[in-house]
Amino acid sequence: SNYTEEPPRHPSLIVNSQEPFNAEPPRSALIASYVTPVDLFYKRNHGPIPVLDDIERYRVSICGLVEKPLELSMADIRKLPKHIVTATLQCAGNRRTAMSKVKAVKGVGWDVSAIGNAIWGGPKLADVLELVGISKLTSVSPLGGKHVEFVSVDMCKEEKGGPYKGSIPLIQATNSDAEVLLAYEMNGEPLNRDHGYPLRVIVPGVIGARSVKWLSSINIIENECQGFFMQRDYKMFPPTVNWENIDWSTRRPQMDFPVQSVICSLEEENTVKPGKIVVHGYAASGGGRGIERVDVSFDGGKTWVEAIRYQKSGIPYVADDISSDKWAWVLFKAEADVSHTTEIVAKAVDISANVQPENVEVIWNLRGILNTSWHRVHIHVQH
Ligand code: MTE
Ligand code: MO
Repeated sequence: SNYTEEPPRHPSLIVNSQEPFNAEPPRSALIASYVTPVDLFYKRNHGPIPVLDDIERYRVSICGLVEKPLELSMADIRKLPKHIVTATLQCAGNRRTAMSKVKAVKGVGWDVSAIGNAIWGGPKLADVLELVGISKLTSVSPLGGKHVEFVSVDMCKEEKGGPYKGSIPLIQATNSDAEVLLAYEMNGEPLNRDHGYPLRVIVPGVIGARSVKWLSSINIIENECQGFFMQRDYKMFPPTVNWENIDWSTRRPQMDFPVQSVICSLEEENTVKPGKIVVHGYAASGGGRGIERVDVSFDGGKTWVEAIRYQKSGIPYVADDISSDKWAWVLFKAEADVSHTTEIVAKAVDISANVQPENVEVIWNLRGILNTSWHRVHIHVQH
């Protein structure tokens, strides 16, 4: 493995590991703008950042169960209608560190910022697949049925030196409304190397792991991808499963992410003067289920107020009417007077009325994924 050609990075990123480079911004950066700036967007890698600067020779191949395989250059990709999607990307391991306090888990120790909201641009995968004769909205059951596999070029030790890969059901890939993109733009600029230059997949509403960066080939396959990150990682297990009794084959790869919310204007421990306290944070849900409501408690969860929530304010790159917000987070705000030491808590409700679980204990799992428990911060009032 070769880490001599890593790109420059923003100095305020909190680095969880250098090689591969895994880093998140301070939580306060996430609420500074509705759209997360590229340089402060979390970076999650499993190997060195590939060098793909010979753009003239770069090709994406579409093969597998297709009658006529096809190779597309970036010029071919850019000829297709460009679609813009505002989508929140969240690593399944976001908030893992808090889960590991219950009992040790395996994985990168993320705080609450392995998430970001960006404006992605590129052709819809459904349009690309039409080029190889796969029509939109093929009626295949999402349980079983064909998958569309995305293969990269980065070398991962988990794949024994092979490339990172993953897949999504063909029925989702061919559904124009699912807005799966082959993105070459992030926040109105060409993707940078950390985020998948020149081309990556964006699967809105799904854990970040399926949004494969540095795309090299798209394979239509009979069943889901057999790669490490689909079969032996990013699966949700019950709290009883440990490294001795784990049977990976009993669970399906995680796809949609559950409803989540986090307070970003305060750290885990805070010392304040008595008086008004304002909290800001983010809330998001997967599968295109928008946020219905965010509740905030200033007394450890005994009583709640509904937060004010807002979306879209200050998007510089696209007009409101062409950017849907069902895949994007909402930012929220709530305030109260605080006179004694307490816990401030946030929990969100999505449009399907899914609610975050109260405690992390009940969702503890050995890989430390999907920690969506109520987010609590401690306030010590100093008179
Ligand atoms: N794609 C490739 N080729 N290699 C990777 O290591 N990491 C995945 C996904 N796509 C990964 C990848 C994971 S786990 C996440 S959470 C997202 O990319 C992170 O995307 P970002 O670094 O652009 O934030
Ligand atoms: Mo991830």
